[in-house]
Amino acid sequence: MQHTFFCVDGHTAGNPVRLVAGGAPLLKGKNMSERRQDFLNRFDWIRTGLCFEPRGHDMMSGGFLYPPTQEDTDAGILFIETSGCLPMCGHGTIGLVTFGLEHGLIQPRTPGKLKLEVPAGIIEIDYQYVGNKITAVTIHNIPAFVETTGIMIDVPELGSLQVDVAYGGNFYAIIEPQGNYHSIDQLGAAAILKYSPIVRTLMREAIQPVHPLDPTIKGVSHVLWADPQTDRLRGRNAVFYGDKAIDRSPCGTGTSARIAHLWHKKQLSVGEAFTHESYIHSQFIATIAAETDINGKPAILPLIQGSAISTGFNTIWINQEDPFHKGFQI
Ligand code: PYC
Repeated sequence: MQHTFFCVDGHTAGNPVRLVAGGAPLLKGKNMSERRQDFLNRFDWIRTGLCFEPRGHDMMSGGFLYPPTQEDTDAGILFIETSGCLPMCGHGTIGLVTFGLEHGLIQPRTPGKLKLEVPAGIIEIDYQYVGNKITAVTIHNIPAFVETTGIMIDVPELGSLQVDVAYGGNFYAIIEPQGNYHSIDQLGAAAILKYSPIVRTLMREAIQPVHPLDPTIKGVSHVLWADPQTDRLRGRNAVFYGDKAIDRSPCGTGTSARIAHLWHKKQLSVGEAFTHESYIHSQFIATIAAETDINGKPAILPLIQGSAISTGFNTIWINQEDPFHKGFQI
């Protein structure tokens, strides 16, 4: 049995985005969170087949567009990635929206604006365009908040680290410069890939955060290493996800978590634009639109702006007779 997936491939600030425009399975559920669970239960082979080798690679991510479940929204998004189906993905949203609009797969009710359903909630989008080219996408992200601060872990070889946890669509372990960690470049990519899974395991032993509005969103999934800041309104991060990936983009949900973290520490205020750089120095601009709360927990509403570029169409077959139809990771 062979399944065919029509994809638009591209990248947001260097990180891959695969918009699966044809071949999406029909999902059950009254919102994208329930559809996400249905996909994970019944169709996860599609994610692994499209994201893992030999059709993908360690950083591969993307998603499907679905009809909305609410009357006042334009579309639903299901994210796929090497680590699973994320509740929210910022670089993914920027890419999926760009490619979806450029190829007529999303029909906005109001030009320049979209309201989208993602598993983590409802997001709004402003986009700029010249002709049918999308030049910039701004995400009005779901509320971001600090979960906890000052967790001490002991990482073999590296030593003790103080770690904070913040949510921006996924739960992030945030490591700022300190005694045993000085900067992204001093640690280097190989050490980030070596230590991040250990940090994540130790953090999962220390804390099990659960989203106050959706219990299916839980657990520290990503690790954000922050560089020393020479300017209060600029920062650089290396975000680790999956088993072997450093985000090539500044990471939309990581940036949301980071600005909530800086706001919590009174280092960033409402309305200030924060330039966030990735490992490869690509950029998003992040702004705190407003302060809010979730069930009494202080939170912010992040705006994340970036852009994406498509690199081509990709028709991918997954044939169940292929011994690697579900993909593999080494
Ligand atoms: O941009 O939110 C993001 C993201 C999550 C994982 C990789 N990128």
